[in-house]
Amino acid sequence: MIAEIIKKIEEYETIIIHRHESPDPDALGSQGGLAELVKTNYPHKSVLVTGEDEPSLAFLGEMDGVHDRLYEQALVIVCDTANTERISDQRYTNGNYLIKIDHHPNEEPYGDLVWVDTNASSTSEMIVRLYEQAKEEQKWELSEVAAYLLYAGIVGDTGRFRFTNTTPRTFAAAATLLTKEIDTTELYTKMYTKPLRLVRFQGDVLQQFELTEVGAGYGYITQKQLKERDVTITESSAVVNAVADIEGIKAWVFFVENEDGTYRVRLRSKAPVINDIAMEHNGGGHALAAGAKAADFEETEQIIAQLQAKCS
Ligand SMILES: [Mn+2]
Repeated sequence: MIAEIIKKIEEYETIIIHRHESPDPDALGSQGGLAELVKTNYPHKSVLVTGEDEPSLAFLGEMDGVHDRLYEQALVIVCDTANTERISDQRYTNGNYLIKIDHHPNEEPYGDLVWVDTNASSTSEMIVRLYEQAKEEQKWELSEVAAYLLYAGIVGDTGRFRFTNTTPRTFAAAATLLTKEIDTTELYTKMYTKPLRLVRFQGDVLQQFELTEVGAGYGYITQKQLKERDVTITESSAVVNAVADIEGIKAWVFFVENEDGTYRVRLRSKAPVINDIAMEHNGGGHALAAGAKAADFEETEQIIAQLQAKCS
């Protein structure tokens, strides 16, 4: 499979690389990392990256403006994207040949060539594997920029090598990348930095967070708190994971107050299944991470009682 992909890369003079919408470090890292690899090893080829800009991750590279006519003779590669609907820049079908490279479940095997490995921590890890093979057979070289981007992708999808998707192959890939000079301190600062107003906001919310004796946690995020600290509802979601390491916590819920007095409900768990609670309250999701709605304060109290029962 990897050999086939390398062959296609060698065949085409124009290569356009896509990834998913609302990109994360793995989407941008695998996209940009692959682009840099091809540029380094085939300097005469025209290699372009496309998709919407993500200002908060601008340190992982800028997109190219790709003219429509460039697609006619192009090899198109889509990284880190399970479904065609989520591909950023829907012109991906306009190319001459299409390759999918991804580590999510292969729900939609689009493309002329599909390389999906759900055991890979990240698409960036897969690109490192592609590089390793091309290094053996085609004498590819790895630039510092490519190493930086791919490392960022692996770090992002493994939560700095903490998540269970981290395998010996992940560390082998990281080791390969670290043979290049990567300023990991600087990278982590850029990836995990947050504005002071958001930290203060988290402080406000955590002060009010409650944990019951059976390990059920609950907290409220009010409109007043959001406005006081100038925090958007999307930004506020970071606080939901901030309580995960509290000693004794089994499952928890945050209620985010909407302008109209209703609540968005965010449920998380370490073991008890909680998406059935979400389903009872106009929501759903995964067994250990779900979302719902509460019409008023009374309904939030019902949800806390249900969560309490789950943890008992
Ligand atoms: Mn990914």
